Amino acid sequence: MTNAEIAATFEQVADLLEYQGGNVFRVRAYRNAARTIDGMVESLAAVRDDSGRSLTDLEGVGSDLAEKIGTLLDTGGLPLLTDLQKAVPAVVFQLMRVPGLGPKKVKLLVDQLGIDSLDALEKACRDGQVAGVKGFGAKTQAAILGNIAFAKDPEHARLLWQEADAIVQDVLVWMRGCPQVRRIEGAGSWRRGRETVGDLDFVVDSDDSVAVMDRLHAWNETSAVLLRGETKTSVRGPRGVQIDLRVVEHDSFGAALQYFTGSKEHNVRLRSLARDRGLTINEYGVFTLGSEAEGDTKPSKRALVAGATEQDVYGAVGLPWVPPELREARDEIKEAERGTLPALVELADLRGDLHMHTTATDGEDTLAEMVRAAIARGLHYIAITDHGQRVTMARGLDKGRLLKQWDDIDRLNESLAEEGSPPIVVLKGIEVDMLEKGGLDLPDDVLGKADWVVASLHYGQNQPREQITARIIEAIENPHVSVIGHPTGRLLNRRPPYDVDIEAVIAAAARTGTFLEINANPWRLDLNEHHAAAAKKAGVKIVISTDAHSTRGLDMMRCGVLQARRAGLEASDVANTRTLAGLRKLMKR
Ligand code: DGT
Ligand code: CA
Ligand code: CA
Ligand code: ZN
Repeated sequence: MTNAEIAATFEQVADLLEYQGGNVFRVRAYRNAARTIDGMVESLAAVRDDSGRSLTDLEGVGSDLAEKIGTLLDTGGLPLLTDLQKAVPAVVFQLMRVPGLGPKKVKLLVDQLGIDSLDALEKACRDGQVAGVKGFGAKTQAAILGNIAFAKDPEHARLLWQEADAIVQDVLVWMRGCPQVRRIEGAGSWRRGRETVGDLDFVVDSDDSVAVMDRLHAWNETSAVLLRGETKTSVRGPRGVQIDLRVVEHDSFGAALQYFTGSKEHNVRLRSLARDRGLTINEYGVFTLGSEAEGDTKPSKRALVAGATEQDVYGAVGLPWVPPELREARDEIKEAERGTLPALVELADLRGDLHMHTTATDGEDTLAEMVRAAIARGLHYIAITDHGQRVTMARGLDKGRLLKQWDDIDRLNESLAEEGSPPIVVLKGIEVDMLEKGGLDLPDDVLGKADWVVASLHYGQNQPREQITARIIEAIENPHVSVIGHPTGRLLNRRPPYDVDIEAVIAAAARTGTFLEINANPWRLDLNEHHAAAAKKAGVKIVISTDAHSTRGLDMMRCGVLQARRAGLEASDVANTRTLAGLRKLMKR
């Protein structure tokens, strides 16, 4: 079991204990351990197997939890969790997927109203019964009703791209160890860099499909074979994800990769373009129409025009190769025809990271550790942006503590510059909070001394559209605010965006020269691709930042870059591809 799986198991145990009204300290112990494990770089198995160390050295892990970790590592399961799952009605799991419904609230609903399904909960909200339960009220009832629709949507059970990517990389490594695999690539929504991924698709170039499929079935993460045909198979992989694998001949590899990368809608358009040229495209290649290819699933190679590479396939219909991130049937075919496809921004273009936290607030690593990690990643500048004082949960900085941190940063920059050209410049930043009643949580005279100000909205997320929008626009109009952080507040699969007039926000950003963020955190990816594309169109510059809460968090930049690519952004659209001098020129002050 991976660290993430063990952490998730402990979270589940905590939820179920809490549901049962279990001891609060016991519940907290599981949550703390989950947090520690989630934040670890090395695997729990490595720690356990190191004779010089013990699992109980980990923060929040005592002998009891160490033993449970051992059981999970050895058996992949935990009897305690199985028992809890048996003791708790199935509906509880369903209800806890509704944003805002934790174990305690779910228990009240089940015990007092006898709720036994999402539909029953929906009906109870409509009938006004939920508002009558102690601690709920009309507002909560309305919020639950809205969130039920969110929880019911099957889209919200999909893996985050980052989670899918971890599995894809494991599959690739395992399959590349098979001598009969000439080439294997991931396809589908993973390759297109979608925010979330439903199932995983792979295309293999091989003459021996039996050996290739056997190899996937022999993977120790494969828990079930769902389908086995002559050249295709589907299995159940880690985290219950379905893995679809196709084996094709060498001359068809490009066509198959193109076909199974999709999107389906993109492929439909490509096929219609082909038809206009007297061609037909399928997963085996591009063929001349009227040949035996038509209506035949596996036509003879005589009519084959292209198929070995994706470039050949697109070339056969007169198009340049289209980056997978753009294959969503928007404008990409038209742009490809005109030769105006954007030169998409790449990870290597990013020179700075302008949103991150340290141990001064809710980060896990110190200022010095974050700076060292940023240097190691080749960044030229970063901004340290801990929370302002409103975020009491994270020990947000008041004026005094902030000025002290900025002194530290001044000294750090000096010592970095001592040996000549400094490897990195650290900007004195802050993530200010937009207050519920308007205004920011630190005064302008303080913000005036900052190099970089991120303004974010964390509180009062359920306010009506006009109020939320006004708060954000007020922040945009503040001359000290450089960028709006995670502008819509959504968390994938967890929490819908707040109700904000994003067009008005983009217009205000364009008017004032304020940047808008693509937050690269895989849960956030906020702005989304549509909003980011709209911002670009309005002339707003985007900043891609990690919002890292640890040194590892800095690695999430690639998720933000994928999001930007899907929005069609080029390096010039992204402010932090500039040199620091260039960035400063773009800033509104
Ligand atoms: P997902 O898995 O829901 O995140 O999204 P995709 O795009 O990976 O969709 P998936 O796995 O159903 O199919 C992979 C690709 O196969 C899809 O993007 C396009 C291609 N494809 C082409 N024609 C068809 C078709 O008729 N049915 C399906 N299911 N896929 C097709
Ligand atoms: Ca898929
Ligand atoms: Ca699939
Ligand atoms: Zn932040």
